[in-house]
Amino acid sequence: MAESTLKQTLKQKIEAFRPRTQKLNKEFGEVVIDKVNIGQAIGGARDVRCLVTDISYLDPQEGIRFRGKTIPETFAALPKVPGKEQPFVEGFFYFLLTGEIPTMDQTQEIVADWKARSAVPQYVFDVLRAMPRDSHPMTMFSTAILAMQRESKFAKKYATGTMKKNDMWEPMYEDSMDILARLPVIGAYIYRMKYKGDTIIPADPKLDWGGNFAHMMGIPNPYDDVARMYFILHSDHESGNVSAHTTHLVASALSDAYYSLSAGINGLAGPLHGLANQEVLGWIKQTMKKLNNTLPSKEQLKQFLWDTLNSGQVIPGYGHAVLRKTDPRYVAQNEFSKKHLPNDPLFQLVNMIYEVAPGVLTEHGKTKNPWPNVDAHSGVIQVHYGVVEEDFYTVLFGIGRALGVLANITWDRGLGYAIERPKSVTTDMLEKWAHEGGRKI
Ligand code: HAX
Repeated sequence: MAESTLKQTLKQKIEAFRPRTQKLNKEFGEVVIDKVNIGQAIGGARDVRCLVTDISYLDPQEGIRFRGKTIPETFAALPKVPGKEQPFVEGFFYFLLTGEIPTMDQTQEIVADWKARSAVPQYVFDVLRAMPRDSHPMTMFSTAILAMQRESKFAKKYATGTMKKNDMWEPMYEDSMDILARLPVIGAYIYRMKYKGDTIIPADPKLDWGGNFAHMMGIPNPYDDVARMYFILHSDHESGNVSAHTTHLVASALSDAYYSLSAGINGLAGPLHGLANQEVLGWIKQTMKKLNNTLPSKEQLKQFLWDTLNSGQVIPGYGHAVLRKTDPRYVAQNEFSKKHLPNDPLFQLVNMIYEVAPGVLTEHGKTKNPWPNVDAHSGVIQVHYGVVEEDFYTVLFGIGRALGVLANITWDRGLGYAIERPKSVTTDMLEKWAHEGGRKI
């Protein structure tokens, strides 16, 4: 098969970029960019500047930019699916990988490429079928990705013993493209097998990646546009979040994209990270149930929020390790909902929570950020279009997140990033340095 425009463009970009990274590492490796304190060592390396990515950057006040563009700028710039509101996810991936907005022809090339790669080996479905049907869908999703590792082109090439370091990005790219092409098939398969009486819907070759996902889920349009929007919004959030960091960490050992993504997905399954979207909907449902499915008053809502906090739980969907303002991914979903589901009672409840929760969290006085994150909104849109099984929501997040983390590990190999190996110290050492006013270098 002739090399696609995406792969040729990526090759030029990586080769042109590589000297920048090499120069920084060789000539300026000793330049100090951060200091680490005891709180950061114990507190999850918060704010420590020790990861590099050019694919997205998260400003605490402004939120995410993909390749320098805000969310509205990104959506406005990308080629739209004909007759639809949302852009092609395929074109977005071209943009993430190269930093260039693709033409419609370049976008269509990836649409065709992903279709050609989309067949999931039967043994992957067999593995899913062998699992207890009540396994969590994230366990199934991660298992399917890991089971498919047998297909890795990177692992096969590595085993020949002939692969040079500068060439490693190529099979990483090939694996990433294969995986991305198949994830919507796997996600929809898990959904239909688990929740829809095992009635699997085959792909429609006429449709794009997002459109096909909606079709295979069996959800009528405009769920196709919801899927496109959702996957783009969840794709990347710079490198330090648990799913991105885990994927990068595992890939740094030259584990292939299947091993790395499966590990990242396991991190996404934590309730403080991606699973928060499931938790938010569970919390909203509980709240509505207590009131016989009527909307609470603001006073009642305040009380529910306090009850949650007083029982030692977090308010899911609120707070963030980096952001200090309302997440623009929340805002994008809110704009969509204002247009498409303004009278939905759950949407109204989400807006009420937004009016009340930041005040309650501020009064509670613990969180550094009382504003909502992406997960505070996503479930409500899903329920509106019929995806009521909240356990499944993190799989949707995972399909989107794969776009960002796989783009990142392809570049990691292109720039030859080292195996990740921070240094640990002991508590005795920390106590000694605390008394001495710092570690004497
Ligand atoms: N409700 C109650 N307490 C909260 C809170 C919330 N929503 N957010 C933070 N806090 C608490 C923390 O638990 C912490 O308490 P302790 O000192 O007792 O440990 C304190 O406030 C300080 O935390 P922080 O510095 O503001 O936040 P962290 O960087 O430690 O944690 C989290 C960031 C996102 C994990 C946190 O805000 C949280 O648990 N939020 C709720 C879960 C959630 O929505 N997660 C999804 C985040 C976005 C994401 O990754 N999506 O995938």
